[in-house]
Amino acid sequence: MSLRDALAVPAREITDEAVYRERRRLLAAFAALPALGLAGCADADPPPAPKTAITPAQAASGFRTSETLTRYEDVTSYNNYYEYGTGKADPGRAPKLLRVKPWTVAVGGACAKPGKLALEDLIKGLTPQERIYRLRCVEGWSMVIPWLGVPLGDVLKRFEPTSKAKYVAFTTLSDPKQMPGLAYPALDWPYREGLRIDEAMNPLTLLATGLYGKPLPQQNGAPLRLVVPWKYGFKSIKSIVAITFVERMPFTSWNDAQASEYGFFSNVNPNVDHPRWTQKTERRIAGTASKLFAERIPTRLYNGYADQVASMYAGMDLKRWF
Ligand SMILES: Nc1nc2c(c(=O)[nH]1)N[C@H]1C(S)=C(S)[C@@H](COP(=O)(O)O)O[C@H]1N2
Ligand SMILES: [Mo]
Repeated sequence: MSLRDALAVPAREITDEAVYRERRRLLAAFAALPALGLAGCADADPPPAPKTAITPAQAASGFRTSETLTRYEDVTSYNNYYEYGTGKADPGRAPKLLRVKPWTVAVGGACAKPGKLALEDLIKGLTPQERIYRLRCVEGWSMVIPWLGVPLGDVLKRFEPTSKAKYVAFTTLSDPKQMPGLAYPALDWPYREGLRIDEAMNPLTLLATGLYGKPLPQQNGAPLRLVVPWKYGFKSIKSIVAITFVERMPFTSWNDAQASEYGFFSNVNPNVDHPRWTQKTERRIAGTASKLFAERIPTRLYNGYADQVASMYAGMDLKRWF
């Protein structure tokens, strides 16, 4: 039995997913119609792989890409979530182990209005937006994922950060009863990450609550995870229970584990190799049922989001501050 069979999603989900893709395909087809004109319809090729239609404004914002989406079953079965083990299939155990309701997030530190809030209250009044982002793991693979979420900045503003809030620190739940991987010292638990305040406030930075139009699965960091699309995937911390405004660059688990390999910034950069492998190319997980990885493609500076984020690093030596 293949790994994917072993982790097979219920038939109901596959149907949802098929419907979602078909809707996407139709939208893309409709969007393409005017361009076909009178000479259209000469093409006898089979329908193209589902792609998302995007407007020029959406493309300029970076909020969406028209690249082929990674399949739902791959997004939810090829994961990194070391609290469940270091294997890609290990996080598949999370749905049975991680209770995501009720969920509380403590927001504090350098802000005028700290508080401990139920997740529903944390994001109250903010409408989840769909963001289709590339996700580039430091290991050299990538996906294209349709997230649902709210801009992190919209949430942070509510707590009125003070002028001392130069960075934002994030903490994942650490409950050995729900997370068997915590028994092993793979990282210094709880998993922690951080952003500079301007990075946290950038419109691209998302607090995700779902993907593919559905609630976030546990293996992807339910019920609340960060998505920072221009940084290596490990910055996108899962299952967040605490957000803290701090004055100094915070402790982060991967930087602590190996500072020479995982910098605090970890902006995707094909010109700065990982000490043990190249970062010039990546394998896109855009595969079919028989082939998980597509061919290698070039990795882009800031994961292709330079227009939206490069100004934050103007004048910074990206080799030193990797
Ligand atoms: N708490 C926590 N967050 C985490 C990780 C983890 O092990 N624990 N892995 C990171 C890594 S290395 C990547 S590539 C992404 C993977 O997200 P995905 O499984 O939803 O694709 O989650 C990141 N967030
Ligand atoms: Mo990663």
